[in-house]
Amino acid sequence: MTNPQPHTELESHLKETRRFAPPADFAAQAHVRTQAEYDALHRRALDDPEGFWEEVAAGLHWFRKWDRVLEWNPPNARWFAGARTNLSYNCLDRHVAAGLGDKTAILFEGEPGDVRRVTFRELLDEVCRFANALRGLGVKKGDRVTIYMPMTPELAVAVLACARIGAPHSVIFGGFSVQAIADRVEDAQSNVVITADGGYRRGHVVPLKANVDEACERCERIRTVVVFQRCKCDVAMKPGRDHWWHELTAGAPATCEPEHCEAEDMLFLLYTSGTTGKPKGIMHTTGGYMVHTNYTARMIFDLKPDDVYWCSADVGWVTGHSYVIYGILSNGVTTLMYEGAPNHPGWDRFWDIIERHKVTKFYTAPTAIRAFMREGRQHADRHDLSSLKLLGTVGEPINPEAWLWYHEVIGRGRCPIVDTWWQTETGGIMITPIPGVIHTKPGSATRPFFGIDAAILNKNGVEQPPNAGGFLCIRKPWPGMLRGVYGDPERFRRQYWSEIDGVYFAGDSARRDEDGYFWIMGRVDDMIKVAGHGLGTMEVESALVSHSAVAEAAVVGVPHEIKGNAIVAFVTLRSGIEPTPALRQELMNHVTHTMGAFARPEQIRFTQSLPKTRSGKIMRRLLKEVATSGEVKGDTTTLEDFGVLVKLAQKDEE
Ligand code: 6R9
Repeated sequence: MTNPQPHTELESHLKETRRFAPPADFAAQAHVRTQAEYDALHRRALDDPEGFWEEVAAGLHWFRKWDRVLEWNPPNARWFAGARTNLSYNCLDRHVAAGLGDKTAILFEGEPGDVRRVTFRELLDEVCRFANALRGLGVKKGDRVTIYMPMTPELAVAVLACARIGAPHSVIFGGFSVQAIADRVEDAQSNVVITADGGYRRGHVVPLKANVDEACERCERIRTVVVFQRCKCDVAMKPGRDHWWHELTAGAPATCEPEHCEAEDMLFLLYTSGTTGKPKGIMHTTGGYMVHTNYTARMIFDLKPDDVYWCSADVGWVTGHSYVIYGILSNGVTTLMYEGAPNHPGWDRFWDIIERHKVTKFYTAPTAIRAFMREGRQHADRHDLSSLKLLGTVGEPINPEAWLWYHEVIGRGRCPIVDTWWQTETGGIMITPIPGVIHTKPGSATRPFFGIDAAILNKNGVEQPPNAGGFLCIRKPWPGMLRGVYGDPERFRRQYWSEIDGVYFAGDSARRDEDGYFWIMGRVDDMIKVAGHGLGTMEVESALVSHSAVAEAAVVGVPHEIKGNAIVAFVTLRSGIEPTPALRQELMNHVTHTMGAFARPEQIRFTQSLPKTRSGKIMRRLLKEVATSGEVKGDTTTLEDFGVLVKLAQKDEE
């Protein structure tokens, strides 16, 4: 991350005035039903955060109670120090003991259409078998295990088995290629990789095992590879190193004593590069992370025993860790896992899944919503989506237009939307509506979660007045916070705690409005300074997307002799709309009308797609290179589809 310019003042120019009250029938059944209940929880968490989190923690199983709720030596926090627990026990054994053994834990749909229901008891058995298999291979508490698998129940089994034996997992998204695997294995000093022969994506088989084979050539430390058979395709098995999952587990006992982990034992490493720079291994520990994800999932998705909850994120992303697996299963709720692409075989795949499995809560990314918008509402309109009760988004700022489309076309106007702001580093959700109480405004993640001290500060640590832009910071420690960058305590301190002394800052700019609602303006690194105005990328993009021809937009600043910077906008159009010079003019005028002449793009470039990370975030850093020099030299290992860049570099596609 390059540090933000110290003199930069951010300004906000977009005003969204639409408001949505929680639907009355939703509010009537919610965990938090009234403003008074909300205020009481909010006040309790503010006045006595440690007492508040301690009460929450009491709802989970601990083999030994903590000595202290929090030890805080900035930037190092220890939550529930002295306590012992196990995440897999809390996700599985606890529910089986409570009589939920026959309830579906994972509802799986493969891309080819195969469906499996795995009950809590079956999942527990599988996790125990696989945990025993791992121990049999010599994996011990503290050993980092790399997981590179398709979105199948076995991925959850692998994750939970690691948690069971106290071996931190490092999940690598199945879309990553060889070098990304090798780099992460090396950084984590991991000797064991769990993979599959392949996984299905857009009708093809992704050669996961072949990628791991190549990674093994580049990195000698891998001594064990476990291969789950998903596609029954041909793979090479190296004797002594490679083992079939089904052979290892066939004879393994279905019971396995869970490790009594220290609350501060490492639970997992997850590599993030966000949209900038070299990947770093974000470290999360056991007790605090469990409490944070369990409680946020329950309150924000308003989880109930009969829910069929679906988060479409890949487990290779933090959202998948916290809100496909841990936060959902620890609440004893059914979690749906879908293996494949959102548009395979057609653009209605998601809506078809929701209809057939009667999904009640659905959590996805703005980038997916904008893609669905671009293709048109007819794909959703032909499905019965009446099972849905709540919708959520995460990963990027959601433009008000996309929010309204989601609300209307998917939620049919009946479902509250929770726009949840958080990060790999925060472990769990930080800013979000509480769905039965908080009135939403399209494009705002609304208010900090109970016990989260979020604030907008300037570079001197001074809180900004309403609607003035600044750094989005967290002033007090929270249970799910990262405990460091693996192997690099100095980078941890420098990256997150040095901008403003003793305060957590991870790179987003935002403003808080007169009602105390937070509006994310973009990444500080992506900020554009035009003729003295500091602009977040979000607002100009939102202005563009509010035009009915536009599906998605990304803006970047390029050096300009007079203005300092000029805005270049990359725009994808809704399906069926032709890119013409007249439309380009119209869009420029549209931005001028919505925001003011200073925000008018100097250039608009039409494109079929934008370069994105695996989790759907637009990589503006690369667009900036394209716009400035016409080529890309920076790190592209986290890019989802390299073809997009090649096309962009060839100038306009019209
Ligand atoms: C969970 C996740 C974190 C960055 C974060 C911010 C952006 C996430 C958002 C959002 C606006 C939201 N972000 N949620 N921006 N509104 N609701 O996405 O983690 O992959 O680490 O990304 O994503 O910029 O700083 P991660």
